[in-house]
Amino acid sequence: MTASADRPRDAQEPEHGAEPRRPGTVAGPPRPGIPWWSVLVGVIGGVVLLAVAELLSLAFSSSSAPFVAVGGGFIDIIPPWVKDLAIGLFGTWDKIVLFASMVAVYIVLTALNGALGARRPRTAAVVLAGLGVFATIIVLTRAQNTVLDAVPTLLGTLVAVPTLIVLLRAVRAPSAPLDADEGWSRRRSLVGVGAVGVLAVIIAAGARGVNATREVARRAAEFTLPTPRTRAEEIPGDAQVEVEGMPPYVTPNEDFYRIDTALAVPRVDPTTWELRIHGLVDRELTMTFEELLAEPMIEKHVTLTCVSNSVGGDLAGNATWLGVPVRTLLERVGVKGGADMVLSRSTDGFTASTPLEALTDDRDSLIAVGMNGEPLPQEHGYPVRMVVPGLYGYVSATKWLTELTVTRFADDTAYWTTRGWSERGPIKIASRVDVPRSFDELAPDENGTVMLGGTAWAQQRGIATVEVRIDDGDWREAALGAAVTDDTWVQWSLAWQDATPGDHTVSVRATDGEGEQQTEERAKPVPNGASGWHTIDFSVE
Ligand SMILES: Nc1nc2c(c(=O)[nH]1)N[C@H]1C(S)=C(S)[C@@H](COP(=O)(O)O)O[C@H]1N2
Ligand SMILES: [Mo]
Repeated sequence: MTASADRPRDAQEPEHGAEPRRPGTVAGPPRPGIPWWSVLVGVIGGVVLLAVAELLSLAFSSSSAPFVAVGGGFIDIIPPWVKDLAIGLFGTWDKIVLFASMVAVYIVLTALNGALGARRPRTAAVVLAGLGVFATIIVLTRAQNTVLDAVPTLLGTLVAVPTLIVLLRAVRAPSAPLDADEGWSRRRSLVGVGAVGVLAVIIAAGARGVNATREVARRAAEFTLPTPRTRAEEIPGDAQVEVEGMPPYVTPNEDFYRIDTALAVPRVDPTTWELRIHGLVDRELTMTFEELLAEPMIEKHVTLTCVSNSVGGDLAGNATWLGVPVRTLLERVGVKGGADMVLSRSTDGFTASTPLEALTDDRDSLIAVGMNGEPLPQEHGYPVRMVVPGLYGYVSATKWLTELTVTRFADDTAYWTTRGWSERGPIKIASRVDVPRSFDELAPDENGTVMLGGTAWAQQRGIATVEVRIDDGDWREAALGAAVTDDTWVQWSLAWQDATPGDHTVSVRATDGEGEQQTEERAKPVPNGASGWHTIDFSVE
C-alpha cells in the first residue's frame, strides 16, 4: 500500500507522561466522525457485486445467483432444530425472512467495509474481493451447479472491486487542501453517478428476472398435456360440503401449498430435460421429455401432505395429477433382487428415499407432468415431479425430478432423513376444523343452527367416520362429503342445531377405513408427522 493510497493515521500520538488520562476521554486530536460517504460507497460496492452477479445469473441456473447459493448453503448446514424453530416462527415466510436477514447482514458488512475503506481503500477492496470469492466457492459447492455457474459471481466481483476503489477515492478527503465547497460537490456528483448506475443495474436485473420467469411460464403453457389412457373419477358435486368458508375440494394450483428447500425456484428447460433411471437395475434408462410424454399416462386425484404440517395446519392440498406410473418404468429397467428403495433426485440436489414397494404396488405412484389439467406450475416441479399416494412429500414427492436410483435403505439416505426425520414417512390420519377459524364469531341461521365444517385425510386407507365434540359434550358423528378415493381428503360438516350464544370449543377426530381412530396424543411434526386432535376456540352470537 502506497502512502498516497491511504490517508496517514492520526499524525499526533497522545502525549505520554502529560496529564493522567481520565476515563472516558481520549488524548490527542479529535477523531474524525463516521465517514458516511465511504460507508455509502461501501454499500454501493456490495450492491454492484450482487446486482451484476444476479443479473448475469439469469443466463445460468437459478442457483448460480450468489444470494441463492449462500442462502441454500446456509439452510443445508444449520442444525435441524434451528430450521424447525424458523418454520415454527415464520411458517412459509421462512425463506423471505432468511433473504431479508441476509440482505441486512450484507448491508452491515459492506457498510463496515466502506468505513474501513475511508482510510484504506485497498484493504476494503481486498475484503470485498474476499466476499466475492467466498460466494463463488459456495456457488461451486452447490450440488446442482457446474463450474460455469461461478461466472456470474466472479464477474460481479471483478466489476465491483474496481468500482469500490474508484468511488472510495472519489469521496475521500482530497490530499491537497481544496476549496471545501468544490470538494463537497465533486464527491456528491460522483456518488450520485455511482448511485444512478447501481439503480439502473438493479432495475435491469429486476426486469430480466421478471422476463425469465415469464419465459418459463410461456413455454410451460406451450406444451399440450397428453390425453390420459385412464381418466380420474368424476368428482361428485357433494364432495364439497355446503358450509360457507370451506376450502375448495380440489385445490387450485395457485393456492396449493408450496414446501421445498429451493430458495429460487429451479428453471428447468423441458427441451434438455432428461430422466435417468439407474442403480440396481438390469438396464439403465435415460428418457427425454418428449419420450416421457409419449408414454401411456394415467390421471389420479391425490391429496398431498407435508410432514411439517402441524395439527390443524394447511400444508395439505388436493389435486388431479397426470403422469406415467413409476411402476411401468421400473418394470422396464428391471429391478434387481435386494433393492428396497428408490432415491429420487431433483435438479437442485434435493433427494427423497421412497420404499420400492410404494412405487411398484397398485397405488399408482406417478412421474407427473400435469396438475389440475395444466402442466406443473414451476413452483410445483415443472416439468416433472413424483407423486406417491400415502407418503409425506419429503420421502416421495420430488419436484424438478431428474434421476431415480434404485438402491437400498441400508446404502443410501435422503435430504431430510439425514436431518433427523424418519426414514419412512407414511401419512398419519388427520382431521381439522376449517369453519370456524380460531376466535371466529358465528351467527346462527334463522333456525338457530350453526354450521361447522372441516377436512380429514388418511391416504391409502380412506376416512370412515369423523366425529366432532363441542365443549364437553358427547362426540357427534359429522356428515361426510363424497369420498372420491382413499387417497383424497374428505370434507365433513356438522349442523349444530342447539347452538348456544357465548364462548365454545370444538374438537374433531377421524377414524380411517381400517378402523384406526386418530390418536389424541400430541406429537410434533418431527420426526414422522404431527398427531393429536384439532381444537378451536370460537363463539356464537
Ligand atoms: N426438489 C424438491 N422436491 C421436493 C421438496 C424439496 O425441498 N425439493 N420438498 C418435498 C416436500 S417436503 C413436500 S411436502 C412436497 C411439497 O410439494 P408442493 O410444494 O408441490 O406442495 O414436495 C417435496 N418435493
Ligand atoms: Mo414436506
